[in-house]
Amino acid sequence: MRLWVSLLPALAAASAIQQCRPSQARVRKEWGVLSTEEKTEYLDAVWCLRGLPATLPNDEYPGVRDRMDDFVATHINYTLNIHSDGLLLPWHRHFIYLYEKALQDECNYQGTLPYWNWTLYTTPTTLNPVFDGTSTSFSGNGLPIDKTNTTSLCPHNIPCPAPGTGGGCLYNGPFVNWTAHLGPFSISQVQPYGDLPPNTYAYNPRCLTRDFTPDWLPPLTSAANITSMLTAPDIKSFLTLMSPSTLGYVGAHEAGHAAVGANMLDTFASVQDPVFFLHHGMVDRVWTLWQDGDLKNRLWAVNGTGIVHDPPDAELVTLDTVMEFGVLSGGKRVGEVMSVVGGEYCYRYDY
Ligand SMILES: [Cu+2]
Repeated sequence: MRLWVSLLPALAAASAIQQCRPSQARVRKEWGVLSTEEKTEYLDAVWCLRGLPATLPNDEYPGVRDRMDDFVATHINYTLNIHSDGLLLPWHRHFIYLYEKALQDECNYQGTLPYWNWTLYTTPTTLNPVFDGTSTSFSGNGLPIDKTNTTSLCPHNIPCPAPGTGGGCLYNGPFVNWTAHLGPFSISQVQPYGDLPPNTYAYNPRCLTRDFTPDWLPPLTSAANITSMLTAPDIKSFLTLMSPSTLGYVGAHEAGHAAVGANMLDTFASVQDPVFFLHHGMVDRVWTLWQDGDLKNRLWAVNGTGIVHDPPDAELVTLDTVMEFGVLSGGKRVGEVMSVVGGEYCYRYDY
């Protein structure tokens, strides 16, 4: 009798900590390996989310028109805390999980969140099933526009990429009629301790744009660079390759955004391009693989602050730092999102 009394709380505590057995973990797969049916189910679910009413009130958020926009506005709201700093990885892990859950719970999607493996196709061209413009892709490039008066973004750590080959509205595939409702915002509005831009939540309906600039990918997202990331000795070195906090420097995360270009380059409102979630699936996958490489030393590793570009006087992120998700979910401690097979999560990547 005594034994049971002392064992029960211990058992209960153990099951609360480890509710996810490896065999139960749901598998997130690369877009290209999904069957036509699986791809269609995912794309239908994305359109379903677009058709559901928003949770955020329209009088305060005029540009928020549907459930998809709840995600866009929430990301805009926290943009200056969750990029090029110590919250990039943990915040976006939970954010894409919430999106996956919304597709499943609100749109009856049976699958998991797919990801875009940057290394399989170094250019987002017609070769890549994510961007091939067919009915089972995320649409292709934007229409070419005149670029004579635009300047390229030239990072300090890679050669200046040539201008993109698109820039205009999507013209093929499932997202031709997709609309962006919020933004656009400029990169100059991404400032430590900056305020959110004026008219942050204004309604500005327009087509979705892309500007494929494949030059971004090879120097930052190649298989060799992923290997360097996976062998990074600590989280600081890992982040230097994935998303350095130093202004003017870029990593694999930025390269993916820039390679798709246009709306995906809008730090605040890039969520409006549905491929955002496949890109961040890959960011999360590489982080997960890095953690798995040495769980003892890497699972709980954090570095950086909760202010964009890690200004020297900003407070450091710890496992007790609470991240906010607005109407999407309650706050989450960083420590609650570090394991993909603990707490609320029970998923893994296919390889
Ligand atoms: Cu983001």
